[in-house]
Amino acid sequence: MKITAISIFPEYFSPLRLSLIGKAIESSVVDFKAIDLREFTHDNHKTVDDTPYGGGAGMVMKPEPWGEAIDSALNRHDGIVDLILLTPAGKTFDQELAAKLSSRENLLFACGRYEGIDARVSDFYRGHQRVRLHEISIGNYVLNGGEVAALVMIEAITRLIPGVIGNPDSLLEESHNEIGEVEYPVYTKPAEWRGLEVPEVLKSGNHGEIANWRRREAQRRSKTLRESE
Ligand code: JCZ
Repeated sequence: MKITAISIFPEYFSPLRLSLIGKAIESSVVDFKAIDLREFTHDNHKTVDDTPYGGGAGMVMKPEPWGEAIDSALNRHDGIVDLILLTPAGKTFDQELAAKLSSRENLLFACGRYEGIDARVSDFYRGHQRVRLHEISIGNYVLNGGEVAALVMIEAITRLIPGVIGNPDSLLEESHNEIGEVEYPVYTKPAEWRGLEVPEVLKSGNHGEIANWRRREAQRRSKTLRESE
């Protein structure tokens, strides 16, 4: 999978070189590049923002650097590209979209700042031959820019790629829910910690009883969670 992220803070993506995704990058399963939007400006100040038409607070990102940066990124990729534009007004990212995007060859993240990117940029690429446009939010809260949202998406997506270390053989396991995580409480050594004991059944070696206990606990948890909503 080839991933490009465009941002005025490309250093935000440095942590991707660490840990699991870093290993995927090292082993060429994932090819990641962060591009500095300011490289696509032509004035001495490297201006990427301007005042909003119609007035109002804050600044809006100018369309020209975005157009040139996205065109340049498209040249780094072959074929169809999933262009992901982060915005608090987008469709909410979930495990289903993570799974869908994990099987795509080319992901391009456009990470805005300020009050967002001139709306003509999304309008332009929505109609582009090689682009599938996704306007995405990671949740109902407001961030200062798209970078952190892109990091969240990249982690959720790349961990689903076969061959990425730490990736889910476990997705096939019946003890996992639809988001691929266990829903029952988990324990490890020591058997007693600060006076708290690991449930006896988990130490019994009785796999039938263990499976039943985990199912009951998972149900109890989802019921408790529903009642707290
Ligand atoms: C650009 N502010 C892009 C996304 N889920 C979520 N919350 N906030 C964002 C977001 C905020 C932004 C920009 C400027 C995304």
